[in-house]
Amino acid sequence: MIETPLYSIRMRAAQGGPHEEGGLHISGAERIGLFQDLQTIAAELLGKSLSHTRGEADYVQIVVEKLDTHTLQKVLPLSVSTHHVSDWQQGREKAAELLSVSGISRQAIYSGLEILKSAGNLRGAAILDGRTGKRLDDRGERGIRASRMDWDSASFTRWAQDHGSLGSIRIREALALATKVVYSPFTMAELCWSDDPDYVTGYVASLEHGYQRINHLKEWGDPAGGRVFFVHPETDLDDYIQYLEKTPIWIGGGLYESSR
Ligand code: WAQ
Ligand code: MG
Repeated sequence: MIETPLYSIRMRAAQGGPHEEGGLHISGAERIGLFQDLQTIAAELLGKSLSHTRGEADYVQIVVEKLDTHTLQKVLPLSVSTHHVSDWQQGREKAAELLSVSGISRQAIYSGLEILKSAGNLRGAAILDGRTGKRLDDRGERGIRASRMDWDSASFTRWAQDHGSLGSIRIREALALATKVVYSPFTMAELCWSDDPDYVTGYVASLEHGYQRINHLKEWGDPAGGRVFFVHPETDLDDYIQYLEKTPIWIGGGLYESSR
């Protein structure tokens, strides 16, 4: 158990007003930090929101909340592998293959790909039944935002030293998110590619096979992207959403250093 107070810091930014009033989603982020790091983290998130390739934000919200550290879970990051393909069509075939290895049905893979292809303004994830492909949440473009997960910074520094070119902020955030998502027993796998027009690498993640990057999952310049969480047919949706939004997950948390 951790006695030091920890805080969740979340940011969301939009253009043309807040998301709930029809604004275009520009960027979002979720972090966890110590009291003394809050100002630095808030400044980092503000910086991210104000210089973004999806456009200029005119609405930025930053929320800080003290966490109940009694429920904090420390976990190791997923292992990372990278698949190289020559274009986005091959990339999506690769993604379909990796998802089917995790037991996702053809129908559900098709539904997931269709959602991401046409997601121009999705700011969270769509939850899909991994067997039928039916969308289970009713959040529309808002989706479900996994929150309250982050690396402990010393663990990330070590991890980045061990993983060469993978030590970017983007990968830091994506790996923390995927690790939280696949640690739920309800998750079968996650599919993601960015909604940033200048970032075409995405991934398929699962507990068994880890964080499997695919270097080309969409066309350069395409602003469509998002996340799909494929779940077991018997998932308790309320429990699952509660875990994704509320349970604090501390990646590394001192475990990474000793596992090397
Ligand atoms: N919870 C649920 N969905 C989210 C969250 C979240 N916390 N954050 C982002 N999303 C969804 C939302 O629909 C975004 O529009 C979409 O994902 C893309 O977010 O090289 O940069 O932050 O290994 O643009 C993955 C590959 C990069 C990194 C993903 O996503 C690598 C990326 P972005
Ligand atoms: Mg984005």
